[in-house]
Amino acid sequence: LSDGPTPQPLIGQDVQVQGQSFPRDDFTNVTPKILEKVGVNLHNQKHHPLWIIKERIKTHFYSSYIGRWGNPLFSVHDNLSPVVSVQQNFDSLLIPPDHPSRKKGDNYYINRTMMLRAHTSAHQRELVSAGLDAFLLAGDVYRRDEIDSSHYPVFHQMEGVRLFSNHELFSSVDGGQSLSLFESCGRRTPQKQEVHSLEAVKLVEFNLKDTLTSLILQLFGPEVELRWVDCYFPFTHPSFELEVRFQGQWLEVLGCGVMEQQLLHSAGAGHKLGWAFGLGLERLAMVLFNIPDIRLFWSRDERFLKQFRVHDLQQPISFQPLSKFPPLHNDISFWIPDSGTFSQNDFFDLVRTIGGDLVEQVTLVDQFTHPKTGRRSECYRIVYRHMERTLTQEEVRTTHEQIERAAESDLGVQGRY
Ligand code: FA5
Ligand code: MG
Repeated sequence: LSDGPTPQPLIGQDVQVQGQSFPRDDFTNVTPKILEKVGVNLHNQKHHPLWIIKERIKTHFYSSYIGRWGNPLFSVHDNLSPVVSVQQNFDSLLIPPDHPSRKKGDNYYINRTMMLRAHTSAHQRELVSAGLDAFLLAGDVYRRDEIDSSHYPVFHQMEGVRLFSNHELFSSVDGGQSLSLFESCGRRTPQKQEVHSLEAVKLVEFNLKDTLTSLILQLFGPEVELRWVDCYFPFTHPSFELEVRFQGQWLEVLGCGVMEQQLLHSAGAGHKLGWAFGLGLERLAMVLFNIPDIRLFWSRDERFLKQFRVHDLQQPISFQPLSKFPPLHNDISFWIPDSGTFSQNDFFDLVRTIGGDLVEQVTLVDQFTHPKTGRRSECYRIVYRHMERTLTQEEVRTTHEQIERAAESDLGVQGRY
């Protein structure tokens, strides 16, 4: 799983994250730029659009789901540290040791045992083990990903989990006393896990989809167009994604499913069934407030932030998009090293580190293999755009040249500049 050179070391031997010190090793690939984002917690900043979405979701769950004693059914957690163990982020979710989602190229590792969480699911098992039956969990997550207007290396997720005992699931069903959550000699099918009874799974799946559909309708109003898509996660089965129509395109906003029984079992809740979902707060906010670019969430521009300072949380916000300033683009071509160590995400990270939020998009525009030498060359187009002003050719050129130099020195490519 070692793919590609590690970005330049930070000063000193250890990685410092929020006052804690971690030894570096061959897995360390967090960059200073990324570490700057740890602790910012946009989702906890009052009136930030991500905070507004989070609060609206909380309010919806508090008022729609009431526990036996009139208490809110779901507890809400929004302060768990994004520094988690690899065990929490992957193993606790039954993600196999060789699963592609563990790649160094896709994650920010602090070292071989610790990382910045790649999803809020990293906390599912600990919270279920702590005895919680219904909870929401919001937090910042970190991924080395492609660069465009809906992807950013730090974004925010809200996780939801709800467990059901036999009584909770079947008590409202006629003749439910004779039904069971489990069956002993079952088979895994596209509909269900081997140990689950089909009737139990269907009720859990219905409750899950109903809960999420109600949430989305509450947030977006009855006009919103939705669709469910089957998908796969190692920690849920069956699994689904929900897509919302936005600016003429289907945008994936969440993943969810019926929790793997083995996960519940290892968390001490093997006698219950559960569902879980993980949704992207930025994606919802982009649709709801018509925010055209994911980088805007990090803007400190008053013209952006002041539009969200409303007194009443439920007050409709009509976001006036800041006028988009003109983009400039510049291509970069290089020969890929023969060593096989080059990875696209290393290049994207390098572009992020140097270009920061000036970079709107990076796309591979051309690939070429030399007929004689067999060497491979790639050409990427980098689109530069400032959210708050017009860029000059000169500043783009300076940044672009820095990227060219760093690509050669850090990634071992040979520039064709
Ligand atoms: C997950 O992260 C799963 N943990 C979700 C889950 C939870 C499944 C519980 C089952 C049970 P995924 O990688 O698809 O799945 O991300 C979930 C959501 O996060 C996406 O639907 C999207 O809304 C958002 N998202 C994913 N990548 C990005 C990104 N780079 N930038 C912004 N939002 C993103
Ligand atoms: Mg997905």
